[in-house]
Amino acid sequence: MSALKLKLIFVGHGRVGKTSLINQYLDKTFKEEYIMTVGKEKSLKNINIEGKEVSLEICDTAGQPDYRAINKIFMKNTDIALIVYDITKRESFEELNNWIGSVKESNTNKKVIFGIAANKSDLYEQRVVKKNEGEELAKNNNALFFETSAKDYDSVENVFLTLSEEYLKKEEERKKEEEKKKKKKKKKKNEEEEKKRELELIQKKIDDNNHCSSKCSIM
Ligand code: G3D
Ligand code: MG
Repeated sequence: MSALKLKLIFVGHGRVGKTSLINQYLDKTFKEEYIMTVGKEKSLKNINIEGKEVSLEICDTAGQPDYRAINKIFMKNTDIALIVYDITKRESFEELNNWIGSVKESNTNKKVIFGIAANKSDLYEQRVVKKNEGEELAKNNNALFFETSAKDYDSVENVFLTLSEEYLKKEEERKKEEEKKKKKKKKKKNEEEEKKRELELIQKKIDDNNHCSSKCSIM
């Protein structure tokens, strides 16, 4: 069976840790020096979720304003969008609604799953955005909320696994719903056909009677 392909895009303000989170997940490494992402980069990773092969296409984007028009093009056909902010930079949190709006606007895929990552949780002493503010915003946007540190592999892996699982769960629910609708449609069609057959039988009886009575009256 071929693997299910999922496109996962990372968006958010510049320097919040998007590239670092991806590097940690792919290579289990954390680099201190800052290398600005230019435009977009993508990587592939195959994972197994409850026996299902999933091929993740992970897209990194640049948060700087100059690249926002390009980002919109890359946001198309996204299955999962992770919006990242830095818990030590309030402006990166205040931009979250804009980022969510951009993904919704640019994305033709209505099934997109949203996640919000409150990154740099290891810098808790410099925290300026409270955890419950992030949770509240996520709740209001039907998004899953995560606290992450790009230094901590487990917190990062959890994001990728949970979002992929959520996508599969929603996909399963959608399939069941479609199956239900199909069954309902089929049942309705069968009932209509049954009714039609019954009517045809009644009509045939009436016709036979008419035929007989006209014959009888001639005799
Ligand atoms: P971006 O891709 O969103 O622009 P980067 O962000 O991943 O390039 O990270 C920007 C800076 O934040 C880098 O440091 C990086 O090391 C740091 N960083 C990213 N994630 C974390 C984290 O979870 N904890 C801590 N402490 N730092 C993080 P510099 O020093 O180059 O600014
Ligand atoms: Mg980057």
